[in-house]
Order: sequence, then structure tokens, then C-alpha cells
Amino acid sequence: MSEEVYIIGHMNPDTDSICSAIAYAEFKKQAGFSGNYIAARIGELNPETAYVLNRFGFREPVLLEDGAGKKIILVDHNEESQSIEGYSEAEIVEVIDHHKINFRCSKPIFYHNEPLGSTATILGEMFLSRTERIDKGVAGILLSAILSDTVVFKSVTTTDRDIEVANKMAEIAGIDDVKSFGIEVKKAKSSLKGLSAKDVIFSDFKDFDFNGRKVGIGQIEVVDSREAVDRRMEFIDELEKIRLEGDYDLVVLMVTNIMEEGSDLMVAGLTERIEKAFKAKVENNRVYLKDVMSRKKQVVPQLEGVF
Ligand SMILES: [Mn+2]
Repeated sequence: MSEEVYIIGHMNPDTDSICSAIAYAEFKKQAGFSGNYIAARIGELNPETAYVLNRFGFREPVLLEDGAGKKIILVDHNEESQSIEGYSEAEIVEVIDHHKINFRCSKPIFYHNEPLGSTATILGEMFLSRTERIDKGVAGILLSAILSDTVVFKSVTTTDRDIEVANKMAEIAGIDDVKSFGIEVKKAKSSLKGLSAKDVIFSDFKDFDFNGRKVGIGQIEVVDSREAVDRRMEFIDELEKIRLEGDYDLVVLMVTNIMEEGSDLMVAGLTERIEKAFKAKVENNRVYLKDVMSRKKQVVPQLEGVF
């Protein structure tokens, strides 16, 4: 048996990270690569991803807690700050991603990065061009990941290739109405019931280093904002706590309403940077940004620009 190669997505894994890891392990087998490729996760699944895996009959990937001394393929991320414990002592053998690049490697590796709506789009294209057939379940999880990351094609990150691959995967998976399936997937994560403010904020939370300043940005996507708005004070208190405990300069929670296509930002810390970045007034630690849905394209670069 050859040495294991673990395929992992980012911490606080989302549907694209988990489904891309599973699909890429499958691709390696089907395309005839020798090696023992194992899909893994570096955190707990969110309810949306659990729903998707269950729907298409996949078990959750194994939990990998430390990457030191292991061969690793990164999907859906490349930065150490978003990756596994022991990253610097791991041997990263490949990267497949669609994010900004903050990666160093001392030797040439296979690095595939494209400005697409999801990692799953890249993998879907790999399957379509390199394999004879695509398993129905694999097509289903790739479709789900594309719909999840592009917020059912509403995010500004969506490209024609995402839509094209999604439609092809839907056909193979036997999903007739792609958009209503997308809403169904997003709804699985939308309820905040039973979740603490901390759980909500950390369900999809990323750390950034903006010119030496530590910024954390969480995002939830909802089909109805009422629950989140009702609990606003609780979220803001928790953001403040996270800021102090984690030594952040700024902590943000984006509550993105996928039906209204806008985000409520709740913030703690350097709120004036938010005002500067978005030319909007923050009142009571909160500001609504119309048409803003993508953390990656509509929040991170704008904020980074004012640090
Ligand atoms: Mn992604």
C-alpha cells in the first residue's frame, strides 16, 4: 500500500471544502492515479454539508487533526491561517483552489487556482475532461458545492463556467430544477435555532492578516433575516468577546440574506475601517450593505484596502 495522501479543505469546513475533498479523492481513483488518496476534514460539518452528504449517500470524511509529517492536498484554500494544525511540517503536494493566493513552497507542485465560483467547478471540469463517466452521487455533491459557494448563482463570484458545470452535474445527478434544489441546500443551514451566538459566528469564520492587523470575518447565509436581527445584541456582545479573547483588531459577522441579496454586517473593533471601506455609517455596531453577498469579493478586498 502506498503512502496515504490526505485531501483537506479549510477549517470550519463548508460544503465546497468537504465535497471537493471527497470528489477529488474519487477523481484520483477514477483517473487512474496510483496512490492512496483519502478525503478528510479538519473540523465539524455544518448542517448544510451534512444534508448534502446524506442526500447523496456519502459518509463524512475522516477527521484529520494534525498534518505534521503527512502528505497533503489542499482544496478550497491555500493559506496556513485557514488550514490544518502542523501545516508547516506537512508536505503539501497539490493545491486546487479558487481563492487569493498566500502560499509558499520550496519545490514545484501541481497548483491549480482559478477565479471561479467554487473549487467544485474546477473538479467538475476535470471529471468531464478526464473520466469516462461521473458517478451520480459525485455529480450531486459537486452540484451542491457549486450552488452553495455561488449562493445559487447570485454571488458576484459566479461565472458562466460555474453555471455550465452545475447544469451538467444536475443532469447526471437527476436534479431537474437546479435553482429550487439550491434554495433547499441553503435552507439546511439557514436556521439558527438551538445555536449559540458563538456557534453561529464560528460556523463559517475566517482569519485574515491585513497589513499586520488581525481581522476575523464570519458569514451566515439565511433565507429570512428575522431570527438574526432579533438576536443582534447577542451577536454583537459575542463579537466583542471574540475580539478581546482572540486579540483581534476587528471582528465582523456578515448575515447574508440570499433572497434579498444583501448583508447585515455586525462589527466589533475598528468600526471606522468598515465605514471607510464601504462608505456607509455604522450605527450601534451594525450596517446593512445592499447587493453585498460575497465575503471574498465584496468584503475582504475592500477591507484590506483600508488597512
Ligand atoms: Mn469554495
